[in-house]
Order: sequence, then C-alpha cells, then structure tokens
Amino acid sequence: MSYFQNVLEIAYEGKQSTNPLAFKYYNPQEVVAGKTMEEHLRFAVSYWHTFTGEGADPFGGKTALRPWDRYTGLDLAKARVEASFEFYEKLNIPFFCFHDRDIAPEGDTLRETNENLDQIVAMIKDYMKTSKTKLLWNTSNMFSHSRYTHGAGTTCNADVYAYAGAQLKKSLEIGKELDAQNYVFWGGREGYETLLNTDMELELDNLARLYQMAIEYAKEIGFDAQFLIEPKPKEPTKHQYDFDAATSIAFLQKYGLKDYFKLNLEANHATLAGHTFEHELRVARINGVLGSLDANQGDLLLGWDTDEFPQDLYSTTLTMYEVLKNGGLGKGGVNFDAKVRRGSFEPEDLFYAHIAGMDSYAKGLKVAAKLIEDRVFEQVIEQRYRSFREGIGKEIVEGKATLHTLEQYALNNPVAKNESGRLELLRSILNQYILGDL
Ligand code: XUL
Ligand code: CO
Repeated sequence: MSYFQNVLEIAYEGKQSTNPLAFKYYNPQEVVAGKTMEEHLRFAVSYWHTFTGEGADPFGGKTALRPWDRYTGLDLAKARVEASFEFYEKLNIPFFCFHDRDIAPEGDTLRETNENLDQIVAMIKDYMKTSKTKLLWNTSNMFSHSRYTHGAGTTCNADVYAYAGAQLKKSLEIGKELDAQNYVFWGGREGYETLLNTDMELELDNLARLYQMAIEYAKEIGFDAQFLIEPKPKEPTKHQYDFDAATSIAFLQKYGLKDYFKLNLEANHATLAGHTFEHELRVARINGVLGSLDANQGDLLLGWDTDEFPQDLYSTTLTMYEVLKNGGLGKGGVNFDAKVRRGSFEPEDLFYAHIAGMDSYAKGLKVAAKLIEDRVFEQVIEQRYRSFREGIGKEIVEGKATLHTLEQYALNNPVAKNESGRLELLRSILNQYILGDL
C-alpha cells in the first residue's frame, strides 16, 4: 500500500528544473571536495515533525491532513512506520531520527509502554533490513508527560528521576537494537522557572549523574553510539541548563564528561541564545565537540522556536563552511528538526519542505567548498593575524612573553597602526560566491 501516491522518487534535475518534486542542487552522487554530497550531508528526517506532528499550535489543534489519519493507537504507530519508510525511499534520504514517544504510544504503565515500543522497534528493524535508511540518532522524550513537569534528570522528585532513568535505559537499548549512530540528550525540561524554589547545584549534579549512568550502561550493552548534548537556552523552561555550546562545554568539563560527549547544534536554538548558528558551530569546532546538526531556521521577528525548514543560503553556506573545516561530522549528520507551517497541511508539503532544505544545504556545501578551495577567508585571517607570527607576537603565542617583556616592548616600540577589518568587502565577496555559477 502507498501513502504518498502522488509522489514518485525525487530525482536530481539540476538548477534549471521547474519540477517542484525534484532536487535542483542536491545531487547525492556528485563529488564535492573529495566526497559525495550524500556522504558530506548525511541528511535525516525528524520523525516527530514529519510523521507524528499534526500542525497544532497553542491556539488551535490539528490541521495536517495525513494518509495515516484513519488509524489510532498502535495501528497508527504502525501506519506511520510504513509511511515513513516510503517517505525515506522516495526522498532518497539516508537517515532518520526519533524520540521514543514519537514512534509508539505510552501505555498505562511503564511495562506496557515498553511493550508498545518493542512491537514498533521490531517493525522498524524489519524495514531497516531492506531499506538503505539508517538511524542517525534516537532520544528519550522526557518532557511531554506531566510527570516531568519539574524536569527529568533535574527534577526535585527522586521517583521521577528513577522513571527518567528507566526510560533512558530503554532508549539506549533501542538505539543499540537499531544501530543508532548517535544518541541525543536534549534537556527538554532540564532547567528552571525560578531560583526561589530551585537547588541549582543539586539539579546539575544529578543531571551529570544521569549522564554518567548512561555512559556506563551503554558500555555494558556494547552500544557505541556517539553521545550528543543538544543545547537550547529557553523553551520550554525559562532557563535551560544546556543554554548554548559554551555552557554545555563548561558543564561537560566540570563533570569530567567531555571525552564522552559531543554537541548536536540546532540553528533555531542558536538564534534563541542570541548567537548565529555558525558561532555555535565554531565554538564546538575549536573545542573538538562538533557532533551533529539539527538543521532548521527561526524567524528573526519571532522570539520562539519556529523550527522552519532551512532556506537561508548565507546560513547554510557558513554552516557548511564550519562543517568542512571540522573535517566533516563523523557519525553525525544534518537532521531536519523542522516542521511545515500549519498552513502547509497537505502530504506533498512534507516533500517540498525537505527538498527545499536539502537543496539549501547542498548549495551551501558547494559554496563553502569553493570558498575554502580559494582560501578566501583563510587568506584574510592569515594576513590579519600576521603580527603573531613574528617578533613579540610570536613570543606571545609561544608562551614566552611575560608582563615584564611586554612592558619592555611597549616602552620601546610605537604601537603599529591598526588596519581595516574590511567587513563590507568580505560580505560582498561572499555574495559573489553565493550568486556565482555553482
Ligand atoms: C526541541 C528540539 C528537540 C530535540 C530532540 O527544541 O530541538 O526536538 O532535537 O529532543
Ligand atoms: Co532539535
């Protein structure tokens, strides 16, 4: 049975194509900077937005028309699995991602919930035997249910903490069963509303303890996925603990967890933190923890997480620049943590949205590769910092300078004139590359 009868396999037709159901830039087998686009980008579909989401917002319920609408309960979960693999195949997408609660409904007890998961995981595993689509990552939804109202790993209620541990254990087993490349920890409600009732130190210590237990259990069962923390500054809590890349790195360092984790960075989360996405990627890259991307974009006029499909070519270019400079994403990938707008409620919109995102990243990849090949920014940066390669600058960089030697130098040498940073020129060069014939 087909869920998306109106859509055939999406092929690459090139940038002149006017076929809305074709790729204009994403050509999976095209080689860019020594690897195919498919290998560079490692695109993934987010199960929650594409198969579970229904277009609801705080002001109104479901708008989405979905071919699995007539089902309920476990039948609905099964229909979604069937539809999802048809979707992956038609889109030729190599990965997918899910939360435990996206794929199977909660039962009345944890046991029943786990049995529901077992059925659906077995079904997914079966589909994966013949599909080329793999699991980029899975995760636990420890934020939707009311038991998690005060958090999961940072709850004030030890019983809830235990429940979270049980849920996490099951998710690690599922990751192992489905050969997940990564495992994501997004602290949905790991944060606080007010310090007036919050023991911040205990909450953070407990969160680290949960991560430590996860490391131990993964080792015990031989699950060798890369663990990823996904930073976000706010929403749903007023203050999320994993605020941004820098905060998450400090947390990992404090608790001796840095060797076990990398970061899954999301564009819209960066915006909410007051950063560009490329800032977050750079912070992760220079600290050796750039793991994976949640690709989307926010709306700069709105202060919340709109999770739109990425279409801003400046951002995709600078994102892929960081990824290429990182030597790729390793086990990570580019997951579309993005949803069609509430008004885009037809099944075809799911394809249009992914095509738009995949083409935008493919174009970004090509432009970034060309920028690196031509050493556009590298030359500028080398020239700009050249004073640190000789004389007093070299001494500073080599750790030989002291405040005595700096004082001696400053007393005896006039300060060299500063040079222009040429920001506007650089932006117009970037424009030329984006608008150029790639
Ligand atoms: C929420 C968000 C999550 C994580 C996975 O903003 O990004 O969907 O990606 O839990
Ligand atoms: Co995300």
